[in-house]
Amino acid sequence: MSRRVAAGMRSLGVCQGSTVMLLLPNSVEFALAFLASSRLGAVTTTANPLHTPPEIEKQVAASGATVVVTEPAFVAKVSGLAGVTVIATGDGAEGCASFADLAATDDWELPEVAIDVANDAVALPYSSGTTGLPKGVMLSHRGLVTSVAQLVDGENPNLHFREDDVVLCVLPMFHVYSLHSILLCGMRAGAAIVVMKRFETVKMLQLVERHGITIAPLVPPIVVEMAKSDALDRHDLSSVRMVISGAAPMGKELQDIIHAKLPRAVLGQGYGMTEAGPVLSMCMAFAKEPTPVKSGACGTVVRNAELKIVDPDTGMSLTRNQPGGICIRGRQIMKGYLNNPEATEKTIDKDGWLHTGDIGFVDDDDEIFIVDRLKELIKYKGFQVAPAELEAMLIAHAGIADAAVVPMKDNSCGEIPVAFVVPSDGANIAEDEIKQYVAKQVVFYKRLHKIFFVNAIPKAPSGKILRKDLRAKLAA
Ligand code: AYL
Repeated sequence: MSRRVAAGMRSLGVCQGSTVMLLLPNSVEFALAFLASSRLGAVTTTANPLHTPPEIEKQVAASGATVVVTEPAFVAKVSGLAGVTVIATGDGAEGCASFADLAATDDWELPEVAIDVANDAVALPYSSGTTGLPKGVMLSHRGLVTSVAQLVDGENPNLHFREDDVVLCVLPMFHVYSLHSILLCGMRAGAAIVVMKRFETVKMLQLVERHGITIAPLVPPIVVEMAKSDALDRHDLSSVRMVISGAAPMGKELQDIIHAKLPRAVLGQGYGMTEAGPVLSMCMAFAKEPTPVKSGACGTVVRNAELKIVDPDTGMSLTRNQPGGICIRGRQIMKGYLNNPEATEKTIDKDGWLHTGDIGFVDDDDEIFIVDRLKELIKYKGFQVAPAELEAMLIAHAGIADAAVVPMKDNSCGEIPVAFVVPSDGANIAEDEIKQYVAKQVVFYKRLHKIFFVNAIPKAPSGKILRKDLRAKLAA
């Protein structure tokens, strides 16, 4: 089917080097479109269909996408974009190419494309990395395939997916966690994948029961919802043998609660970062030949990769049990940021080490523990919020002279974005007005939850916002 979709896309002008945007909720079409454009040597950039039109337009322009695949409900968000062909799934989207027609195209003429696996990008997810605005992360064919192989291939795969497994796909495929660790790893292992469009606790539990789901890759906020839900006891979840959590920290207490509710399932974490290709480490209790792991650990470094912990000030390597900056090196890491060599150089050093901006340590059993985040990034339910994006928006408001956005701890979301704002001289601006002003421009998870009015934003002599001071203020 992906060959047919590829042939159809080709007839619409998609070719080697083209960029295709998938603006889709979880669906079979997402998987087919990704495989199809990869076959053609095109690059897939993914976006959340709930993004606002300006957010989508920015990514279309930055990525150079000429084709957008979406659902009828989201066509209006992209139909006005010049030079963009829109393909719609389902039926009845006027003025769009129909996905069903593409899937019915003859594939006999589909040419073999010569792909330079080490250099050609296959996926272009957006991430703000350690600083600044969201940037296109170039993952090459070799990089992404390497990362999948590091988890599910070999005699003793770290993430032992089997052909008879049924993998739950509730996490959004437009996020690299799901694209990589569910869709690609699941397909590589020949497992079945149950595609769920959006998360709802009871529906999810029903699906687990109905399809005998064996593997449940989740994020901590979903685990929190499960832990709170009394519906858990009303469903037979005994088929589940593996619960994977990733994309944000999961504390020991939460891990213990779920373990008590699903005693037959192995529970553990994966640690990833879009730029790292994406997986840095995976729980060894998920291996074919498992080893016991500690609660709160986020795995052991993936195979055929190097990981080190460095002193953030001196850059010197640290020994075990000493927290420092986590760095990773290997074929799986990104090639770099699209059209942004400066940001690439700041993230991957001349020796090939990718600096994650996470603070953690490796213990005596090779297990990795993340203890803090050095970078600006805010993680709301595992979704990225780039402070720089919101700060630019705030400063553009006439009533605001200066602003800084930082994470505030939150029990159900992990972190929520809040702002410190310096009103302009004489401006009389209210908290709600600022919240509304931002909410109108951004997807739900980037909304500001609280505004603190201050006289000045603390800054280093270089002009850099002293985010640590602001975070400390919140904690006090
Ligand atoms: P991005 N524990 C704590 N923090 C985490 C964890 C974890 N297990 N996983 C990710 N993070 C944070 O680019 C960390 O700060 O990728 C990291 O630098 O949206 C940042 O999130 C990266 O955010 C998997 C498992 C992919 C996880 C992923 C993560 C993708 C999130 C594949 O199998």
